[in-house]
Amino acid sequence: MRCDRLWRNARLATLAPAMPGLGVVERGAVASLEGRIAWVGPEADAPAFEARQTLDCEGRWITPGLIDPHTHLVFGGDRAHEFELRLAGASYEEIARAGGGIVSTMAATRAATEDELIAQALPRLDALLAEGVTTVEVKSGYGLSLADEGKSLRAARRLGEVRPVTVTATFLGAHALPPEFKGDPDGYIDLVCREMIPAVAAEGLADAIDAFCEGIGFTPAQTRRVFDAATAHGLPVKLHAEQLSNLHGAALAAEFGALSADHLEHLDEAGIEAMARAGTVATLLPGAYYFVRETRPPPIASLRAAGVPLALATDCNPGTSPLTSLLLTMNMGATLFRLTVDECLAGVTREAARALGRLRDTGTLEAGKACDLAIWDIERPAELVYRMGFNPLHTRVWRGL
Ligand code: DI6
Ligand code: FE
Repeated sequence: MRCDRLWRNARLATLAPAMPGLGVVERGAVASLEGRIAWVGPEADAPAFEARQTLDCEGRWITPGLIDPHTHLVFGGDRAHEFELRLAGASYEEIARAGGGIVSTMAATRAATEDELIAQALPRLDALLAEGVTTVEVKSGYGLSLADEGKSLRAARRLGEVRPVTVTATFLGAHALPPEFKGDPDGYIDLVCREMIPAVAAEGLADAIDAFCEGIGFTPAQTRRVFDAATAHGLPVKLHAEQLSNLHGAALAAEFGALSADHLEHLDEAGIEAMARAGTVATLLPGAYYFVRETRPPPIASLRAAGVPLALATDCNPGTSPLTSLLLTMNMGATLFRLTVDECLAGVTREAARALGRLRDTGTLEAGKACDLAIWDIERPAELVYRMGFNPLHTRVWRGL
């Protein structure tokens, strides 16, 4: 049987849903052909391969390539000065209401060219790739005008052209109210729904539509309008929900069959049940929880009991989660939210793929999927969650290369 590359003498954490736990294969092999996984399983059961290249993994662990399902990687400037204000006692919400926060990043994003946005995002993206990330979701949401949201999404798409990584782009025009619409949020939502979403859909700039349903963001009624426009243009939805308060955004997202509802610190039982019924993934963002010094974690035990899929993401953004380490995100998921090691690893692979609607293509080591691998110098998978600030990646493989 012909294959391009054969990785042998490896321990596999396949994350295959049909297998228990991490789907471990102790002495396994993976074969690639034209960028896809052609075969995976116990080496003793492997067909007689004629591989163009055979690699002895010397007993190293192979996981699916990591997936970051929630980032705001494309933005101008930074908010280090606000960090100092917060250290002096100002709250995230106070800064936002005073015109700082997202709106201050909006000015820097509007001032930047598409090329400058790419140049500023690449170091953040490269930090993720260095830890074995092979798929990353990138949101807009700092342009807040038709031209600047389009510029941001084109920059996001181009990140996937200048680096060996799969990028999914999410339109987040309903992230904050731009100054020119001060006092007129419904007027801005008109612009989002009647001009931005049609233009984004027509140009194929986004794979999903997101919104910030929050007191300092948009109301459930405004969010519903965004979701109606997304649905009318055939785009799936996601939502920043229940981050600072309970506006029942998760239940609204579930009503639209959302791919995911994200943050969820203030999620209630009704929201959990709605997500479970809809199959909406709970994307947990412990970096933001940590950075804004939140004290109320998402209801993990209730989400787990209801069978809601759990994903993890960096939420890399300049205001609440300037984090570019998915490995540290896993440690935070375990340390702050009490997720298990298996839940953390599934949260940045299989469940992260599910949160992006891409489980058919990636997120597990199964034949037919993209050959996206991360090969690790570890003795046991728990090391990937346990350590803080240590990167044991040996090799990253994207589409078999
Ligand atoms: N919630 C968040 O934590 C980020 N966006 C959102 O909807 C914050 C984005 C920022 O402060 O720049
Ligand atoms: Fe976010």
